[in-house]
Amino acid sequence: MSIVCQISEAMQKGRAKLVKELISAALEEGVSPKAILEDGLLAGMNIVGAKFKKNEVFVPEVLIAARAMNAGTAMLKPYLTASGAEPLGKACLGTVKGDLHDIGKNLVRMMLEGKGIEVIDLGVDVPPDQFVQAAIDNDCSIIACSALLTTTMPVMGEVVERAKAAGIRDKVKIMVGGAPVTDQFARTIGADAYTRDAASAADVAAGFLA
Ligand code: B1M
Repeated sequence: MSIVCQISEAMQKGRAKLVKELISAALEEGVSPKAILEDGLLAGMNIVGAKFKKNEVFVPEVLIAARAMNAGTAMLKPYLTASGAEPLGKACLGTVKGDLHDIGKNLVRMMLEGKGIEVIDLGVDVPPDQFVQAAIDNDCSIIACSALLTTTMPVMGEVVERAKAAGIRDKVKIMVGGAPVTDQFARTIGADAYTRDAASAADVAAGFLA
């Protein structure tokens, strides 16, 4: 079995220490960090998601897989983010209220930072007012919201409305993303941009700040 498949399997089993050891070995072998992320970690998490949907695995197993995934992506951070980028501006980022999924958000953070964008990471379960207040307090030009649940997507619309009510809508770009989010949804709620993955989010954010 290839080392990338071994990483995927170890991640699915939630074996964080083994994931880190295998990633070190893969990097030493010259496997690209992008392949480790996409064909190892992300592919493995898709399998976990499919099994979760079919009730073949349950929340505790998914949680330990997610921990192993976050441990793996943290190891890849120095390789995936460009070094020495000039500071471009600030973004506040979070997973919206009611939603505890943070792996995609953490990837978005990594990619934004790689573009030289300072990220105020608000974490998970972030209420709309907190996004807006953080943007005001930190003079952010971008509010970036992640949602993984269809039930929490509407919170993104509330963020847009609160930004309008606080009088900052013309000063901040509001970006949305996450598996259930679509371009059409983003337009419906009046967000400035939807992107389907973390790398595209970073490209679009850098474009807004250029
Ligand atoms: Co959850 N979960 N989960 N879960 N979970 C999903 C999302 C689900 C699709 C699983 C399924 O049924 N197949 C389903 C949602 C169904 C729906 O609403 N449509 C689901 C459910 C139902 C639940 C619970 C309700 C389960 C329960 O308790 N009965 C519960 C909800 C808890 C809550 O949030 N309140 C729950 C809990 C959990 C865990 C805590 C166990 C764990 C999260 C741990 C963590 O994040 N630390 C978890 C996980 C891991 C998943 C799956 C398996 C994987 C999600 C993930 O991290 N993917 C997921 C199934 C799946 O997606 N296949 C599932 C990898 C990650 C890199 O992808 O976050 O999509 P993603 O990010 C992508 C893009 O979406 C994009 O960039 C990334 C790629 O580069 N992106 C952005 C993300 N944010 C962006 C923002 C941007 C731009 C792009 O701009 C700002």
